[in-house]
Amino acid sequence: MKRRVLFLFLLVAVASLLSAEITLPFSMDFDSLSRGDNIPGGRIRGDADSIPKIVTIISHSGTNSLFMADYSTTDSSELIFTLPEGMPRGTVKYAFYLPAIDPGLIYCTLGTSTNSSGRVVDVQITSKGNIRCRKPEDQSLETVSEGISYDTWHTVEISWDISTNQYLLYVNGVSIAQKVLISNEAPTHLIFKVGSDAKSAHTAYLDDISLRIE
Ligand SMILES: [Ca+2]
Ligand SMILES: [Ca+2]
Repeated sequence: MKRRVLFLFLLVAVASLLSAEITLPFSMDFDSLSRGDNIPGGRIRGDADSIPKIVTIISHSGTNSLFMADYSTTDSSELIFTLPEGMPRGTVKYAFYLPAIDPGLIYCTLGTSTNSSGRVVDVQITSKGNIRCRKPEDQSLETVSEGISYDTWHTVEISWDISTNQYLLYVNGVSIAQKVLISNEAPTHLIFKVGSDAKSAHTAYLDDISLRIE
């Protein structure tokens, strides 16, 4: 009986951890974390060949960054944050580093779920260094910028507002695009993904993720 109570307690504790929302303004520099640590407010996903890891090899700030390496042919590397309730407007910022060896597709998605059907904003950096935005009309990806260099840090800023049904995209502080939201809904999730289920040898580093209400 005691075991059952303990089990239920653990189940509730795990469920509350999984559903933990971030508090705003939110920032994550990974510097106080060690390899294998949980990411406060975040949830990492991936199998043994694609699980994200804290590393000290390179960093945008401080000593640490998050290495997202997808060497799995059945899974991808993901970092998921649950937003407070649903954010009708806000700004997400992050720094990324695309290595010349095994550069990876990097997705940054705001959505009403972790499924592709819930996308509100979906910005992709390709392994060739192009930046693409997903279009609301047919869910295809449109190239908005090219020439992202390897082996150096870049910053991305996305500001969205469902009252205007648009988002603004800045790369390295320069305005790149103003686009219509894929769906006019307040996102509840912020998802970073490197690689894809079938693709392999896709890697990238992330650092200095922040989120605030504009
Ligand atoms: Ca850092
Ligand atoms: Ca994969």
